[in-house]
Amino acid sequence: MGKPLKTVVTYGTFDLFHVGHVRLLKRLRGLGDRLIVGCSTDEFNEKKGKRTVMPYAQREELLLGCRYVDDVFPEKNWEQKRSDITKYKVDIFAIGDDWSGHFDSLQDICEVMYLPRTSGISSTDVKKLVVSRFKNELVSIATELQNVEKRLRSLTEIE
Ligand code: C2G
Repeated sequence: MGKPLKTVVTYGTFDLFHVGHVRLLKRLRGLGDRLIVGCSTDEFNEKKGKRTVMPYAQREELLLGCRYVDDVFPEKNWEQKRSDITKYKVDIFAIGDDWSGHFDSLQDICEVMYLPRTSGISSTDVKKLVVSRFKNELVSIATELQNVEKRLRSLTEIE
């Protein structure tokens, strides 16, 4: 009889899946034999005050496509962690250290760990980068349009 499988659980929105997410999931997977992820539903994100770009179905599919993730289930509220840990026989609850201390109350039923976040990237940063690139493009199109207008006006004045 081999040693029992060590199960790790984490929770999150995982919008605009990026390297900060993947690096965390890779480290979490390395803590045990199986990693399951509670992915915040669109309704729960509203309660969290998060407006996501990707709907739950896409965020779930991206997580399931990640080599470090063994399974994904919906995170619908703040209260379900304790019953999830029992239901999925979780050995370790782990999450980024932006949550440091928030989930210590789970220590009576599993190990609780907070891992360093990846600095310099977040779903908000990704959104800001896209918006600023798009704005620059809009500005150059507007400038080009003004030049065309000027040339047209000068042509009509000559006639
Ligand atoms: N993360 C990270 N580095 C980043 C961005 C995120 O390590 N640059 C980690 C977070 O610390 C978190 C996970 O990736 O552990 C998912 O991040 P979010 O989607 O922002 O998760 P959050 O909204 O904090 O949800 O009940 C717990 C909540 O659902 C956690």
